[in-house]
Amino acid sequence: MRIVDLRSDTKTLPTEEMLRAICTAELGDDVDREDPTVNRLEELAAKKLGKEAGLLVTSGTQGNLVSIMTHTNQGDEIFVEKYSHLYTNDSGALSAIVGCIPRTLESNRGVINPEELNKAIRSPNIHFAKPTLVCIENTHNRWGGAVIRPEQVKAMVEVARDHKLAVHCDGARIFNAAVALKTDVKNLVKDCDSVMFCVSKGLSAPIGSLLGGDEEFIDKARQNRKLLGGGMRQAGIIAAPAIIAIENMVDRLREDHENARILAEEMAQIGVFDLLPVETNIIIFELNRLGISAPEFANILKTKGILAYSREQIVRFVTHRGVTRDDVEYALVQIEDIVNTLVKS
Ligand code: TLP
Repeated sequence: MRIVDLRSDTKTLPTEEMLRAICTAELGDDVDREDPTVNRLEELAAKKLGKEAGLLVTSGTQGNLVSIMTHTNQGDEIFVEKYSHLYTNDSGALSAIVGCIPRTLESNRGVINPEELNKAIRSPNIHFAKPTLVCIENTHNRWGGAVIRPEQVKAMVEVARDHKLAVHCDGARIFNAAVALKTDVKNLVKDCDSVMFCVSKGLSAPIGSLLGGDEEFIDKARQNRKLLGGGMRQAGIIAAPAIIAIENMVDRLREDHENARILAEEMAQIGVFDLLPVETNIIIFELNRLGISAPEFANILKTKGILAYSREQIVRFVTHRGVTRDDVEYALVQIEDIVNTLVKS
């Protein structure tokens, strides 16, 4: 059966060039900073982000955790958007490992209203947890790959600064945001103290995420990474494909966005899906008019070879390098077929 895997851009497989780079990477012990390929990757990541230094971490989850640990002390209060991945999908690590109290805030597609943020941050008081950090997510996964524009980032950061709070950006898909806005990624993160991005998603590397920040932040983060068991030895085998991901795979994200736009526009024509706006490579929809649950719909899709993630009321499609325009057309035919059958029955 033909399979179109729309579950996640994490499903992308490494390119031939990446596999060759893994075999020929120059290696050393990265815990002692002796892996030249990791050093090269960290310098490259810092340069792309416009930050002083970079750090390779095992995953996006670890990258966010290390960053939050580095900015905070146990018992601190941090401000997160209510659907943010690091709050809803980190297996409880914010509380289990970092020991912070997350305060969730409403948003408009990931953008927290600066006035609301200002109201939420309380002045220091012996009775309160100490507020230390604001986290933003760009693109915002649960809001359907929503893009946060530089001026919107700046407005949130200004409020944080007024209260002397740091700002961390979960930029797992920050390059998708940069491509969608046709801007340099630096413009999206220049106001943030730290940023995490993943090479293991649309950029197609098999493993890894990068942190960017100032020297002091990265030094401390390096120690926290070690504390979490993330000190890797000959990690050049991870860094080599990551370098290719950053250097060669960013521009093609445009294709993923175009495929997502076509898929969403055609789905809208079918007339039964409640779709969130599509700005990058993520399509999220509800099925209120179809009378079946999201997991039931995903199960029917699977019988036709179309793979999707479903949670509660929503189904999610993600386009990526493993999904061609032809795959999108094929998926649309299957979706239309399923809807026709459901509507008739
Ligand atoms: N997102 C994954 C998983 O939730 C399954 C996905 O398929 O979207 N921040 C954001 C915004 C993310 O979307 C993810 C992963 C992470 C952090 C965590 O990254 P990893 O999976 O590398 O730990």
